[in-house]
Amino acid sequence: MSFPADFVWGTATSSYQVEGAAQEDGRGPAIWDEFSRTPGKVKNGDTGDVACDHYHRFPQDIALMRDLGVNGYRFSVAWPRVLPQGVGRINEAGLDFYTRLVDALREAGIEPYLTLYHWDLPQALQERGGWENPDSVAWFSEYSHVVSSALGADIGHWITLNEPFVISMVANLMGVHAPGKRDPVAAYTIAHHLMLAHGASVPIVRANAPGAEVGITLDQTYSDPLTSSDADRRAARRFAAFHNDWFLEPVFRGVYPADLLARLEPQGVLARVDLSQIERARVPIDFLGVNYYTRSLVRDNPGEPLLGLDFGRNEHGQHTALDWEVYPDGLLHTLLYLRNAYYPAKIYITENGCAYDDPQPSNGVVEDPERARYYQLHLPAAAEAIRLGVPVAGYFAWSMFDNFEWAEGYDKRFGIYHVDFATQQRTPKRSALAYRDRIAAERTR
Ligand code: IFM
Repeated sequence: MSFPADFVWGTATSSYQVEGAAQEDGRGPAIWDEFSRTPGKVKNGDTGDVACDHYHRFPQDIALMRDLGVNGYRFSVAWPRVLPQGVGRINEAGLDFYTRLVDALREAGIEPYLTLYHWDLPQALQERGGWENPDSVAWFSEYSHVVSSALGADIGHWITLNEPFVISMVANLMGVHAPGKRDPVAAYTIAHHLMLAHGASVPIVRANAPGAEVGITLDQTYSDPLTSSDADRRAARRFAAFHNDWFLEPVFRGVYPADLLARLEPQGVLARVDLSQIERARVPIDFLGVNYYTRSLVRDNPGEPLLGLDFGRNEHGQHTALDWEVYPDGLLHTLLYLRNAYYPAKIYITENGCAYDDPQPSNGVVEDPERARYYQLHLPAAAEAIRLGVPVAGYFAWSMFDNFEWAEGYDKRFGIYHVDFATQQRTPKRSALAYRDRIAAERTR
């Protein structure tokens, strides 16, 4: 396994999942504050009120990153910390937090990778229809301008949106994330507005952060048919189009994937989508961020109305605590597909990782052999993609810390650092130590 000398080795988090300080220094409410307080929506009634208290502990947290030897940290800005009402009045204290965070990263020799939107929409905007409202494109543009004009000089890497698939479909079609809708028309409308918002935001960031790289992060699943039947193969293709290409095609080609479009249009779910606008999503980007976790095993099911499919499980495979199959080849296939189909100038693997039910810390370490193995299997897949010519420029382990795993609350732990949520004590897991050693070994090659 070998990586280019200038490869970026990083870890990632997001604002709502780690910051806490939900009511501090003028932060406005986010949709996740509301959702997590709605009974039955988040496991154990957990909220992000305190999370990892990263808002107060970031200097110590950055020291831990420096010990790991990472040279990149991907974090997100909380929109309601900066614009408590979503638009209009700027909360300078919110901006100041990110300035201090970025200064501390720079001092530690760690390059900041800033995501503008990782799911904590201001509740005030949700009350005006959220991403369903066509005005959301202008709201996001205003927010992009505020953040990039304040931090543009200090940040060399910008990500507009994290996982528009999850923002639209998981939150508004499946109802699992805030705001918890189950409405296909809303979900596809939101997906459309997100793509337009991305297209509008990139030139704004570029104008305010000259010379910076700007991109978007799309979560990719690798889809295999459950059996070798033609029907299952076609179903796997439909799922890939739904999950991946519905967002990739707008970003790289300014269109929606024709095969899925032809299936969805007659069903009326695109009733509020002006298809002629989608070309606005295609603006030059400097990199694609890829989040990869697992593969999907897809089978044809004509009884399921929208896509005509459902899922199987590889009973011989290994699975994480979320029952996600450990499938490193899917990362390689995904990267090759992206290179062959879309030719991104550069790819950062902006998330890759796994949840396991770890034991308690003992003698200053948490033994997490499955997670260490997960990384041990996925890093070679990335290296192999590079060897085959895919321009992968960096890798960010998800996540630096155990944190608020959305609807799973604090129950599912993705960190390479264990967090004791009662004391906020951080303890390295064996996977963190292995990651540190891997980074050091790659640097001395
Ligand atoms: O925790 C999330 C993250 O916020 C987005 N990508 C997937 C991770 C694991 O579910």
